[in-house]
Amino acid sequence: MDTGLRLSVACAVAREAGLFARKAFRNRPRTLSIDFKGEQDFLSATDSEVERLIRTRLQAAFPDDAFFGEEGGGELTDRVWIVDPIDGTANFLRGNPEFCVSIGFVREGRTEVGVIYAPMQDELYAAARGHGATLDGEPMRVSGLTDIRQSTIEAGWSTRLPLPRYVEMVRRLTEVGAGFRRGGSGAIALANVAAGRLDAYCELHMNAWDGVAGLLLIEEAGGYVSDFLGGNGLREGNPILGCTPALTKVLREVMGVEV
Ligand code: LIP
Repeated sequence: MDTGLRLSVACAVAREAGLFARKAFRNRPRTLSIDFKGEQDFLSATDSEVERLIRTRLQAAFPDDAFFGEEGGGELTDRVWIVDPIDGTANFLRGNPEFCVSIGFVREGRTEVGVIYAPMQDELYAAARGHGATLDGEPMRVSGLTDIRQSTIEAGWSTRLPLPRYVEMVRRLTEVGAGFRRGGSGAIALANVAAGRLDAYCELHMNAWDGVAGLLLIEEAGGYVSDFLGGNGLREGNPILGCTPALTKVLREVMGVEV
């Protein structure tokens, strides 16, 4: 299987793209405009340039694979690269260094390769199905925590769903004694679950480009992952849960949706 080649190319491309994004981040406009119009335009331009770099590199290496990016779209075939060039866009916009490049390869509805590179932290998370997950080349494992009252959980949110649904999920999390955070980059949070730095990531809706790489990291690090690509998940996204196994039952009840 050519998974090993895809993994090594994806790692190299993620790092190159991340360093490009880091350079842009360090040279971003510092206008304190109230509406962040200037920063938003700069972010959009950077997002597109990073995605173009990734698309060019992957299509040169694997011309028979399809490519689908958050910015430019693409085609969703049974062998496709799913890419978020900059996850954590709100952070990037405000000068918060918590953002990353997320690259996944999905074959016949299953993620086979997942790579996330956080350039400001210079951390490369990588996994190939059946071959484990690594952080900068060292094996990763989920936390193994068993008591929800000692947990730290990232509850992702975006304006794709009504705010009250998010508030209710957070209320339920606090009701069972969990600590929660929202860092603004779902992909980095998923990677941190795989690294054992967080105990779970949950969100009522996430897009495929944000989640496929990070979920494979968690699965290969021994965690529970929801059937994120079930139904029409690749095209429409889905609710998402990735966690250390002992917290699965309570978190599925907290989320109140099929995960
Ligand atoms: C991010 C997603 C996630 C959400 C984050 C953020 P983006 O996407 O990874 O679904 O919880 O707040 O929206 O827009 O930064 O690439």
